[in-house]
Amino acid sequence: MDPLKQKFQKKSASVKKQIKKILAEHKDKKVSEVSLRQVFGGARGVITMFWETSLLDAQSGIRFMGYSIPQLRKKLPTGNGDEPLPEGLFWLMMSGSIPTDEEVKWLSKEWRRRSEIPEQTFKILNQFPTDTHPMTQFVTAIASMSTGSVFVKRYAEGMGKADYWDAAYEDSMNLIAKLPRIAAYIYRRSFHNGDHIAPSPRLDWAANFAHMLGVSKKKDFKTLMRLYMTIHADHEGGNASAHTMHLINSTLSDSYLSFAGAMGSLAGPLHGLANQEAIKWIFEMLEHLGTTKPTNEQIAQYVHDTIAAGKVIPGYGHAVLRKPDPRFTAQKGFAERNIKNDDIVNVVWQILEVVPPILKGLGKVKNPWPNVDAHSGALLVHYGLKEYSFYTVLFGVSRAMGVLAASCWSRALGAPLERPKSVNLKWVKGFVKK
Ligand code: CMX
Repeated sequence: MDPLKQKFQKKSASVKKQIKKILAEHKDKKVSEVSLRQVFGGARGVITMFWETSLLDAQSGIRFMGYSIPQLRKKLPTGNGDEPLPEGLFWLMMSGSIPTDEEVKWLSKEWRRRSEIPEQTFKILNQFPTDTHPMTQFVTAIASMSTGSVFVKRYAEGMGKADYWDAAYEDSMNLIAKLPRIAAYIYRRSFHNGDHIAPSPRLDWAANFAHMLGVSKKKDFKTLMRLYMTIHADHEGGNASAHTMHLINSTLSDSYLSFAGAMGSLAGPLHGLANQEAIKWIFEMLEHLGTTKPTNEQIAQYVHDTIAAGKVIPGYGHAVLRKPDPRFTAQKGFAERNIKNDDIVNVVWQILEVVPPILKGLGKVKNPWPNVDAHSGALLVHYGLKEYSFYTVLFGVSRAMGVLAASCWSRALGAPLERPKSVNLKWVKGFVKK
C-alpha cells in the first residue's frame, strides 16, 4: 500500500470511530433549524453535510484541516519559490498532517506516473470546434475518462463496501494526475493552433501545468500556479461544485462522472465562472472609458451603471463570507511581492477601494467584499494568459483536489445516498395555516 493511502486509512478509521461514538451519545441533538426563508433561499446556513477537508468561517475564511492560507504558506513544503506545493495540501487533506519534503516529492512523482491520458479523450476533444467554451470541453474530457474508473471495474467484480474507499482513492489520484495535461491540451488547441507542449518529467504538478500552458517562461508564473492551485482547492462542502460532487458521488457514481457534474456547477457565473466575468467586466469598463488608468470616480460611475442595468459586480459578494476573502488577500500579496506597476493589477486595487462602499450603500448585499475571483484574472493577464474563457478550467483543476479528497473521506466513512426532502406549494400553504 502506498504511503499516502496508508496514512489515509489510519486517519479515516480513527475519524470514523470518533463519529460513531459521538452519534451513539448525541445523534438526536439539533444542529440546524430550517425556516421557510431558507427553503426558498438556497438553503443558506443549513447544516446537512459532513466535510472533513476544510471548514469555512464567515469572518476569517477558509481553513484546510485547521490551517489558514497564511499558515499553509508558512508550513507546507514549497517549490522552487516561496509558494506552497499543492501536493502538500492534498496530503494534508487526506492525512490531517503537514507532509515532509520527501512525502511531497513522492506525491509529485506518483501523479506523474498516473498522468497518461486515454487516447479516446484526445480524439473526443479534437471533435469540438476550437471556439467551444473551454469548460464544455473540460467537462466532456473528464466524463470520457470514466472508462478507466477503478471503482466501476471493482464494483462490477463484486467489491464489498469496506473496499469502496480504496477504489475511490485510486480514481481520485488518477484523475488529479491527468487534469493538468487535459486542461493544457484544451488551452493550446483553443488558443494556440493546437501547438501542444509535452509534459516535463522533472517538474512538480503545478509547475508542469504552467510549463504545458506555455504562456510565460518566467519562474514567477510557475510560482503563481502553485499558489493558485493551492488556494482554489477546497471551500468546505456547501459550495455548488463541492455539493454537486458530493451528491452525485453519494449514488456511488464514479469519481470521473461525479467530478464532471461538479465542473458543470463551477461553470456558472455566480460560482467559478465569476473569474472569467470579473476580468471581462474590467476589460469592458476600460474599453468603455477609453483608458487603462481610470480614476476612482470613473470606476464608481461604471459600477453604478452596472448595478442599474440589473447586473452583479463579478468577484464581489459571497454566500457565506462576511469579510474580504483570504484567497483574494493571498493573490494581492503575490502581486505586491512579484508585480510592479501593472495597469490591470492597479485597477483591481482601485476597484477594491470603490466597490465595497457602493455595495454597502445598496442595503441588501450581505457581503460587499471581494471574493477569490476578483483578483485572479489580473495576475494571469500579467503573465500572458489573456484568454479569460479558460480561467474557470484553472479553478476546476485546483478544485479537483478538494472535492476528490472529500469523496475518499465519504467512501471511507460510509456516507449514505444523499436525499433531502422537498415540498410543493400545497404543502407550504398547509404548513403556514398550521
Ligand atoms: N453585485 C451586485 N449585487 C449583489 C452582489 C454583487 N457582487 N452580491 C450580491 N448582490 C445582491 C444579490 O444579487 C441579491 O439581490 P436580489 O435580492 O435583488 O436578488 C442581494 O444582493 C442579496 O444577496 P446576498 O444574500 O448578499 O448574496 P447571495 O448569497 O444571494 O449570493 C453571490 C452570493 C456570490 C451569488 C453574490 O454575491 C454574487 O452574485 N456575486 C457576484 C458573482 C460572484 O462573484 N460569484 C463568485 C462567488 C465565489 C465563487 O463561488 O467562486
